[in-house]
Amino acid sequence: MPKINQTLGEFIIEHQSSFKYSSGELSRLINSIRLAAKVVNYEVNKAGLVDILGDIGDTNVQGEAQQKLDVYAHDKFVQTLTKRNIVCGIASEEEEDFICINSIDANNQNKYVVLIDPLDGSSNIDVNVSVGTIFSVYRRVTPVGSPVLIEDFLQKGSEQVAAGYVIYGTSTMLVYTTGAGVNGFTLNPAIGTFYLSHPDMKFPKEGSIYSINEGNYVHFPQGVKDYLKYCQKEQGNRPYTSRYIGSLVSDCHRNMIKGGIYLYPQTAQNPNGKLRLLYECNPMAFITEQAGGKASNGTERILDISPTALHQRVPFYCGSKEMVNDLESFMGN
Ligand code: P6P
Repeated sequence: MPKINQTLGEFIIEHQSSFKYSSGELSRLINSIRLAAKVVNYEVNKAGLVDILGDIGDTNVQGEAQQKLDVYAHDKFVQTLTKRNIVCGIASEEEEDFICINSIDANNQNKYVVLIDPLDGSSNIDVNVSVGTIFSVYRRVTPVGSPVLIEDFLQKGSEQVAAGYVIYGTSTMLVYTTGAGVNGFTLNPAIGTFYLSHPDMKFPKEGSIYSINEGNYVHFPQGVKDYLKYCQKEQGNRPYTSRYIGSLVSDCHRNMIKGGIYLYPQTAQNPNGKLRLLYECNPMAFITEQAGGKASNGTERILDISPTALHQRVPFYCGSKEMVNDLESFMGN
């Protein structure tokens, strides 16, 4: 039985044996994510007070203006994972290529690679709206001790050994899974400790919230347009409520607690969808399925997609199982 107010550290130790590869390495990895999250949280929470806002006049591989906090968050997670000698490779939204850790330390025998969106929703930073960090963890597939290769990162989402997010909102939470359910921990900033506040998180089967940027409506596939009209029809528990924060972590976190569906279809500007498969969709899909929800690209399970590129984008529909099933039926499945 989960112990409310158990600390994240105690929880990791208690559940380490339940993790099939429990060598302690993954526990150390989650602990390093915890540390980096606290450091980033401190900066995010004071962003309005120091000159850390605004662009640094640079763009990331997505061609998006890099906010200073994006770069800061990337640096902190990479430094923490590297310094604590826990992983053999890192891929980040903020870097075109993956980072090979064991080229720094030839004796690196670490088995895990991490893929990360250091600060998702960063366009919200300047307007004081919640943002998040998303991470995905795999065991490497190439020989331990050799330099990591792209195939260590281009694995199906179903191969993830852990995934999670940090949401920097009205409170800061770390939510993650290692394949045995989803648990949420809330940071007590006064003492810098995460406490188990949301044990065994589950999507309500049905929901009544849909989250989509309807500004792109004219470019949506017909099935999505038809589904939106279904959501807005006066019948049964409809019309649903439309809620869109513009921050994937925030919209998905709310939908997991209240029930709902998040949709990011292909649009004219993003013909393959906007969200990145490896470090946004796969981790959020792993968490969603572990919480009893569903995640697809409209026709295929997200976790079954074979990746072809580090920054590959896919259409993304994620949330309460019945709502995603309804969406897929409108898409002709
Ligand atoms: P739009 C943030 O840039 C992000 O990747 C997600 O966090 C968010 O849901 C989406 O893009 C917002 O995109 O086109 O609606 O502004």
